[in-house]
Amino acid sequence: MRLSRYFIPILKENPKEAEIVSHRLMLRAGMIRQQSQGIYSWLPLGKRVLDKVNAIIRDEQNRAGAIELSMPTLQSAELWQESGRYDAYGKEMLRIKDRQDRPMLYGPTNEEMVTDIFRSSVKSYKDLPLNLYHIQLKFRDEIRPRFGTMRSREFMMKDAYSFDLTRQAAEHSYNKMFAAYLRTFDRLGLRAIPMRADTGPIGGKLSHEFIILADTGESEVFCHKDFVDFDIPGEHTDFDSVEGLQAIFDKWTSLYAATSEMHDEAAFNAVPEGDRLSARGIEVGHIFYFGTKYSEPMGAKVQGPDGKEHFVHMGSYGIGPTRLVPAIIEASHDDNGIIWPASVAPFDIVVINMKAGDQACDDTCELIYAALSKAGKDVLYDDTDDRAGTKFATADLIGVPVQIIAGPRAVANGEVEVKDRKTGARETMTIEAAINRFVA
Ligand code: 5CA
Repeated sequence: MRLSRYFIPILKENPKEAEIVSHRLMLRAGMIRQQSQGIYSWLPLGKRVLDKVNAIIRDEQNRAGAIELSMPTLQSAELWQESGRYDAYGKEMLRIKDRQDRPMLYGPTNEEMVTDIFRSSVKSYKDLPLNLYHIQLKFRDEIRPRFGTMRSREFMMKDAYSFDLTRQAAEHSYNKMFAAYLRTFDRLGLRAIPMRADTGPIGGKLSHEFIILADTGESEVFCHKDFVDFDIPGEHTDFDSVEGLQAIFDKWTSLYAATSEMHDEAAFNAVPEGDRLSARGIEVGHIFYFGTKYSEPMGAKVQGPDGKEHFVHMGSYGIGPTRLVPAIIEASHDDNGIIWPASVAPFDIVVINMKAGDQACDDTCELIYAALSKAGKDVLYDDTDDRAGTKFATADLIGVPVQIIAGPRAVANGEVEVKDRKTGARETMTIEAAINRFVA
């Protein structure tokens, strides 16, 4: 991508409305724009990051056996009347009428709709287990939308829903998502700790929030500090192994970890003082097992091996991609801007032409840009005629992990500089060596 033909509306000044660093940097780097309170456009740079986050989420959901579909944002009130949540959900739900005066709503979550899909076609235990997910916009009319897309009214959610014949089988489905979440957040460059959590309007008794420790987090959390160094389940984790996944769950719940709603002061005080971590955190995922809370009122049942009908046991599993992007920034930035983990960076490499219009610089940059693009890298080529200082500031601000800098003096020697955004380390090398480093 040539920067001269791209769209990154950088802000020079610090936006006043932004209270936390991620919001400030997302606005300054031209990633998002607020359209009305708590409702955002994702501009091209932001959209690239969001897409990469979603690709990782999707990959890990698929690995764990969940199946993607797409459900609409608008839902009929009738479905929610069946479950009893239409009245219970309160003012957070945006209620709309269509031209026939039929009550509709902008979905804040999809338990009812997915249960409806399930009951209309699944009749036998032989079709279980089943886990269906989508990545879709949601709307919750939050009292206090704030911190940009961290807590917005319209936001994206990956929501998965599992269906099983028995509680025991449902626990295995829960464990699959539990392990998938550990892997997902790790691939996003984050350390998320599962903590016992309140279930709120979703319901049920078994629930974990996945929390990233950050001073700007909205939740108050308490946990054993060893969680910070626990091993993440590997790529070859067998998601069909009941014992294997139970062992992962047991290990990751063996020490104290709870959100403030579930906090037990006495149990926390039993943790040796030096091991206690009392901190603030960002909830990036939340998983629930709620048994037959929706399947009973909505009549979602299957025939069991005993020939009888059974209400299915369900769970739901949410991740907030539009919250994850600022959460990643909270965890990874410096005074100059964002530092993207390679896995979600909007571009892999930025090529900075320090003197656009200079034949040798132009030729060198074109050569590098073509070679790296051909090798499948996402390359941003800063071919604008901005001052070198502006280009460096932009590259640092938008956080691309690697900068290849071509200035007239180095280029005259057949060389460029390669800068690591994270460490700031700079290396001078031949043009060929710079290309080979990223192509090999
Ligand atoms: N149906 C369940 C699980 S699929 C559910 O709705 N869970 S939730 O309410 O906990 O939301 C799931 C995830 O969505 C949260 O962990 C959070 O990452 C994200 N999320 C929730 N509300 C917001 C919001 N207002 N802004 C941004 N992200 C949000």
